[in-house]
Amino acid sequence: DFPAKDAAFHNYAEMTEKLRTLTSRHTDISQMNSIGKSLEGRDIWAIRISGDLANADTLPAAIFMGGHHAREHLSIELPLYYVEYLLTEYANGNPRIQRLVNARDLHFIPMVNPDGAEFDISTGSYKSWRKNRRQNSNGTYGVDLNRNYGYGWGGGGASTNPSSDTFRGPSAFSEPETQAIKNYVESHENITSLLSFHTFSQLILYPWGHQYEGISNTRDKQVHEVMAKKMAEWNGYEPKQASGLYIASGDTTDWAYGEHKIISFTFELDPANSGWGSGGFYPGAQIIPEVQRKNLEPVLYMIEHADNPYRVLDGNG
Ligand code: 0X9
Ligand code: ZN
Repeated sequence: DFPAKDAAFHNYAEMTEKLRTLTSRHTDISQMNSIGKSLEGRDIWAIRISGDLANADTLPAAIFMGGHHAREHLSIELPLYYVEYLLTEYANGNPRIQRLVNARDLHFIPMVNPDGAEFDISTGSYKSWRKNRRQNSNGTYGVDLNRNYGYGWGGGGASTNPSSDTFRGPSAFSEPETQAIKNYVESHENITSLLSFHTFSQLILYPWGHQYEGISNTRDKQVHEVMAKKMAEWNGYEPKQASGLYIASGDTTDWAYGEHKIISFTFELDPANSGWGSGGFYPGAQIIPEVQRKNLEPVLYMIEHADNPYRVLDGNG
């Protein structure tokens, strides 16, 4: 499990229990579904929230995910918190949240890589694990799930070496975890907006990641740029094209935008990638509340604009 000082982080069982409790208290506006099983057989949970679940397929949808990378435990705490926030604020009569939830179909997948996350904490001291727990052909373990998506798969910034921390896998969507995300996203054609939480470096990233060239469609490029800049005003992160960080092929957002024209962002959460002793992947549990708080407005902004993200280009979006 987590080291005692980090007990506030949720392991798989604790996350599952929390999602179960929350959704069972708010059955009128939420559902908990397994979107498939991880390699080791854990359910990958998705929470759906809408004020009109019966007709949710007809409402604009946004999807939020975390935990692609095992050691990025903070990235799980955000989608988990926003599920709790939306359900409790709705029930408490918060008018802004009621209006948003009534008009949207919202999807949260807090832990995409449960096997990796559990492995990382399995001895009680962190292992700095990143990938899933696939046993590879050469006896090593793990495929990098954020190199396994099927748009530009096989390009730069992803390794063909199974021992590498950025191993792309034997083929696009070779892993049950990315397959589950693919199937889920493709079965909800109303999804217009996607946010994948990672750690760390305090960045807001948008396509492309597999090439230095930007999105060629001017409006699509602008909508990502304008939204990233706006969200950066709230969380203080640096907005930039993903390949400006480094080239990487096969990530979630290149696929979601490239294949489905979903407006897509990766947030690299706190801490900053500077200075000593800020903790990197293991910043400590005390950081959780402030990171949840500073990213709340960006999440609500994405939800607000999911009906037509291009509204932000009107100037008063
Ligand atoms: O390398 C990744 O998958 C992400 N960074 S992390 O430290 N969380 O592993 C960044 C992905 C951004 N996408 C590209 N640069 N293509
Ligand atoms: Zn990551």
